[in-house]
Amino acid sequence: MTASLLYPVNNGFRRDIKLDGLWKFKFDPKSEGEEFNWQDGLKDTLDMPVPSSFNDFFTKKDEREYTGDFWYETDFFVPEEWENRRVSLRFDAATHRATVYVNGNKIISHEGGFLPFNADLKQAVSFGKNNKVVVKINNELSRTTLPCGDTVTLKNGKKMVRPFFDFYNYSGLNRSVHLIALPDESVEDYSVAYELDGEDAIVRYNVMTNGIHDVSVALYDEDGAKVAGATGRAGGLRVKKAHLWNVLDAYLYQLRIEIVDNDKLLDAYHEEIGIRVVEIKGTEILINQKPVYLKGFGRHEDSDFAGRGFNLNAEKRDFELMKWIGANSFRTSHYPYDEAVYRMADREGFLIIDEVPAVGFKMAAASFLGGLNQSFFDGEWINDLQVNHLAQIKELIRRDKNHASVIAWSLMNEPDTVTDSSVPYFKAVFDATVGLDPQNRPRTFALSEDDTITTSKVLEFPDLYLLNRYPGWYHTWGYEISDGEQNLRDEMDQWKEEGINKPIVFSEFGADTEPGLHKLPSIMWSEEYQVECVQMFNRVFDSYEFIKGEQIWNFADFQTVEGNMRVNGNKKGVFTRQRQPKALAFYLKKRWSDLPLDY
Ligand code: GCB
Repeated sequence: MTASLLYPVNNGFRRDIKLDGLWKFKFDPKSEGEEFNWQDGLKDTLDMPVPSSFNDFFTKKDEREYTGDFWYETDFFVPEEWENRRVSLRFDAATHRATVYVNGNKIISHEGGFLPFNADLKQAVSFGKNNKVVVKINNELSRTTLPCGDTVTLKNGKKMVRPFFDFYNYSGLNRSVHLIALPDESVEDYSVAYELDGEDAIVRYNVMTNGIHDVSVALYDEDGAKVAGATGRAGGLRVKKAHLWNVLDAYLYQLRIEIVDNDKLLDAYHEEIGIRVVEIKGTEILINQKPVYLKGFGRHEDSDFAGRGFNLNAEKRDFELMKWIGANSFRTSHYPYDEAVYRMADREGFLIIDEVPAVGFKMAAASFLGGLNQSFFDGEWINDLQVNHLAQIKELIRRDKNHASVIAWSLMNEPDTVTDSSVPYFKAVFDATVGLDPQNRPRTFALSEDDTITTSKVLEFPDLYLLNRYPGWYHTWGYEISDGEQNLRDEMDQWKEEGINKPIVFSEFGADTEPGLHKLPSIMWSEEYQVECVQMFNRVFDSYEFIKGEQIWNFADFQTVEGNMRVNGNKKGVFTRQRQPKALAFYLKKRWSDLPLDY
């Protein structure tokens, strides 16, 4: 059974004990673990840090590239005084699918490597004793998984993934694991939505609990003063002269939710929320009714040693660099990030386009790594894929719906949109996700270069257009870049002539660049060429008023599968993988610091 997915906290009613540290680890290449009762305990193990991806620790290629089942184990103590509590284990992310055993009993399975799940432990644990958790994880890819790919078996019997995407298939317990204790009757979930009324704001709230007792809700300002309160599971809080959450100027109220039995408190959950409204009107993106121009990045969770293992230190550095360079936004390309990232963005006033791991929905994405040419949405895998896709959109919105920083949902990256069979798929996904978000944020997806105003069949669906474009790099490159600029202008002219009435944000553009490579005049891969390429895009952006944002690809260099298109990963970073600036960073800092918010 899935328990509450509220972000874990410690307070007078709730306990959150992180089980991070060294766990036991073992590969299971023959998938024989269950048969030999590995769920009861692992033998002949290695040590593995949690959270981390296992891949880059190893010195043997068979281990780094390992594809298949692998297992983790650790012990945890459950205090005796928790006997009447709701005890659960929360995995912030297990990439890509996991089955969890506690004291030998299977307690939960979960599909999807970037979203949390929480297993109720009540029946499975011994109180006042040590307990054992064993987790079987699998990192294979298929055409029904998010992200998509193939898993092949080499002639030597080893399995290998062929991702239909351009980031390394880092695997493992990539985020923290929590042992949680909640009161018997507790808050399960809540949502907030906002309306502005002159100088006031109304916070519409909804609280879900697992019991019958009354709920009370109150809002406190940053000085700790109570500004509004109400009782009942649903209602509205009027905040007089509301202090709004604004771009790079965050203001957070504290929402305090309590369950009360007459005078007795049964549970309390406090979280910071930012009051702001997001709208798309014509070609404008409005935050609190004011236009905003997005400046920022597509990013990855990717760093040395731990791969996609959440790294708070790298994240801190990334936020400092994003502030330094004058960015105000990013897309969580190409999967939901650790929840700590959204909390940091909430506090800093960054805007997030929140993406599900729906990447690789296109056979041409496979051709990037070796070539297939057919329509993706005709495949016999489509029904199963859609079930997984919708489940993950729901899980994402459930997890991130209350973050002020999240301003839009990206439901896919570069899917096939030019074939007739894409239309029913898009319709089904957009229909099934209407109203899931209490704040009704815009829904969108990133369009590849194949998808233009003349070729794409699904342009009615997104509320704003995200365009990924690579003139200057994947075509019309080098000395031909002037043709690239002209072609991009021709494309934008077409949108204009068709009377575009939604904003366009460039969600990807850029050039691979080897840090330290200089050449005058420029040559591709040099730091000079990266600057010239981005300057070319900027000239185009500055010529069309319906372009409402630029999120360059990528914030930092990142690891990909090896191949003849990549030199130790994707080098389109404005910063190196070690988060040091390339020449482009100084150019962008100047441009972005000079651009007004409502550019
Ligand atoms: C894209 C993809 C992104 C790649 C990028 C590139 O269109 O969305 O995942 O990394 O191009 O650099 O090729």
